[in-house]
Order: sequence, then C-alpha cells, then structure tokens
Amino acid sequence: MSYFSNIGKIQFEGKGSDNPFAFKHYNPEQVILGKTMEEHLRFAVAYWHTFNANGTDPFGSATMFREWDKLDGLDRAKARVEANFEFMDKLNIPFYCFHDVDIAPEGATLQETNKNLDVIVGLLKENMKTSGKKLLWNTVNMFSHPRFVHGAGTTCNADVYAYAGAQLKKGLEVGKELGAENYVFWGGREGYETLLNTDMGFELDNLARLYEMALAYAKEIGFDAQFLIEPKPKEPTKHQYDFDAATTISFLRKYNLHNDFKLNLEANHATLAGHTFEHEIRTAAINGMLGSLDANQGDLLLGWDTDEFPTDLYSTTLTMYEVLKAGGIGRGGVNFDAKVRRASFEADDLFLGHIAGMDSFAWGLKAAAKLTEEKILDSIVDNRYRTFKEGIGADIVSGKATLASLEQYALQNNPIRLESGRQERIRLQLSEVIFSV
Ligand code: XLS
Ligand code: NI
Ligand code: NI
Repeated sequence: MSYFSNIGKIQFEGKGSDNPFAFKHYNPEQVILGKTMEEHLRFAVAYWHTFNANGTDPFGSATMFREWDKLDGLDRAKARVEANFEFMDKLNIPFYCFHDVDIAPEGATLQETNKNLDVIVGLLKENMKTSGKKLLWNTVNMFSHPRFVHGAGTTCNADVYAYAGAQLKKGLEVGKELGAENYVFWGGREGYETLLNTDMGFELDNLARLYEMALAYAKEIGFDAQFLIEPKPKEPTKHQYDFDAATTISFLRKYNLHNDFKLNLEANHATLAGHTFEHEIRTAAINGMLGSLDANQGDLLLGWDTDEFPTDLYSTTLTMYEVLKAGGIGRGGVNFDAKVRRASFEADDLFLGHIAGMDSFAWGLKAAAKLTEEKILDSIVDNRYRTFKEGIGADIVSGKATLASLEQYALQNNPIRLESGRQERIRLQLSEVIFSV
C-alpha cells in the first residue's frame, strides 16, 4: 500500500530545475570539506509533526486528513509506520525521531500501553532492517496526559513520578531495541507557574534523581545512546527549568551530570529565550555539550513555538557554520521538529516542507563551508583579538600578568587606540557568500 502514490523519489536536479518536487541544493553525495552532505546533515523526520499532527489549533479543529486517518487504534499506528518508511525513502532522509505516544496508542493501563508499543516497535524494527533507515532519537511524552498536570520528574505527586519512571524505563528499552543514536529529554511540564505553591529546589533535585536513574538503567541494559536534554524557556509552563543552553549546563554541573549529557538545541526555542540559534550552539560547543539539532524556525512577531520549516538562509548558514566550527554534529543530526501550516493541509505539503528545509540547510552548509574554507569570519575575528598575541596581551593569556603589571603598562600607554567592529561591512560580506553558492 502506498500513502503518497502521486509522488516519486525526490531527486537532486540542481539550481536550474523548476521542479518543486526536486532538490536544488541538497545533493547527498556531494563532498564538502571531506564529508558528504548526507554525513554532515544527518536529516531526520519528526514523527509527531509528520504523521500525527492534523492542523488543530486552539481556535479550530483538524484540517488535515491523511490516508491513515481512515483507520483506528493499532491499525492506524501500523499504517503510520508504513507511511513513515515510504516518506523517508522518497525524500532520501536517513533518520527519524519519535515520542512513545506518537507511534502507538496509549492503553487504559500501563501494561496495555506497553503491549501496544511492543507491537509497533517490532514493526519499526522490521522496516528499519529492510530499509536501512535509523533512529536518530526517541523520547517519551510525559507532558500531554492529564496525569502530568503538575509535571513528571518535577511533579508534587510521588505516584506520578513513579509512573514517569516506568514510562522512561520503557522508553530506554525501546531505544535500545531500535538502536537509537540518542535519547532525548525535553521537559514538557518540567517547570512551574508560581512559587506560591512550588518548592523549586526540591523539584530540581527530583529531576536530577530521575536522570540518575535513567543513566543507571541505560548502563544496566547496555543502551549506549548519547543522552540529550532539550532546553526551552517557556511553553507549556511559564518557567521551564531547562530555560536555555546556559541554564541547562549549570543544572547538569550542579548535579554532576555534565559528563553524561549533551544538548539537543532547537532554533525556535532559542528565539523564545531571546537568543539566536547560533548563540545556543556556540554556548553548547564551548562547553563540550553540542549534541543534536531540532531544525525549525519561529516567527519573530509571535511569542510561541510556531515550529515552521527552516527557510531563513542567514540562520541555516550560521547554524552550519557553528556546526563545522564544532567539528561536526557527531552522533546527533538535523531533526525537522517542524510542521506544515494549518492551511498547508495537502499531503504534498509534507514533502514540500521537508524539501524547503533540506534545501535551506544544504544551501546553508555550502555557504558555511565557503566561510570556513576562505576563513572569512576567522580572519576578521583573529584580527580583532590580535592585541592578545604579543606584549601585554600575551602576558594576560599566558597567566603571567598581575594587576600590578597591568597598571605599570597602562600608566605609560596613553592614549589607547581602538578600532571599529565593522559589523555592517561583515553583514554584507555574509550576504555575498550566501548568494554566491
Ligand atoms: C517542544 C519540543 C518537543 C521535543 C521532543 O517544543 O520541541 O517537540 O523536541 O519532545
Ligand atoms: Ni524539539
Ligand atoms: Ni519545540
């Protein structure tokens, strides 16, 4: 059975093509700085946005009716598995990601839910074997069900905490069974609304306890995925505990978990935190914690996670520039945590959205490679800090300087000569690079 029978394999046709169902920039075999585009980008399909989302928003009901929606329960879940592998094959996407509840319906009890999961995980495994497709990461959804109204790892109710632990245990088993490269924790309800009823310190201690248990269990069953935390500043709670990269890193350090976790950074979460995506990536990278990327973009005029497909070339270029600077994305990848708009309700739009994201990232990668190879930004930055290469600057960097030696130098160094940062010129240079590749 085909779920997208009117669409064939999406091929690379190059910049001259006017076929909307072709790649103009994403050429998986093209070698850039010693690696193929496919190896650099490690694209992934987000199961939830692609096979579960139906266009509902707080003001209106579903606008999207897919082939699999003609079915119910486990049958629909099985149809989604088939659709997923057809979709990945047609778009030439090597990885996918899911929450437990995306792939299998929840039962009336934990036992039933786990049974449903086992059926679908078996089917996923078969399909992965025949297709060669891989799981970039899995996670468990501990935020949608009403039991998580006060949180999961940070709930005020120990019974809910225990349920979350059980769900997490199963998530780790599923990840192991499917050979997931990474395991993600996004703290959907891990945060709070008001301190009037909240013990923040206690909640954070409990969250750390849950992570410790997860690490211990992964070790016990031999699940060797990279563990990732995905920061987000707000939504659904007002104060999400994993606000941004810096906050999350400080949490991990406090609980001595920093050697066992890296970060899964999302573009739209960065903008919600008042940061650029590249700021978040650099913050993670300089702390040795760059794990993986959730690729999307927000609307700067709206204050929520709109999860649009990434098409802003300045952002994709600077994102890939940071990734290249960090030495690559490692076991992580570029997961399209992005959904087509409510009005883009045709099944074709799922393809067009991914093509837009993949081409924008491939374009950004090419521009980033040019920036890197020609040392365009590196030479600007190097030159800007050159006073630290010799004399008093070199003394500061080597640790030789003291306040007394700085004073001695400053007393005879008058006036100080300053130079322009030349931001306007550099921005135009960046534009020139993006539109030259
Ligand atoms: C929500 C998050 C979520 C995570 C996975 O804003 O982006 O989709 O990526 O739980
Ligand atoms: Ni995400
Ligand atoms: Ni998000």
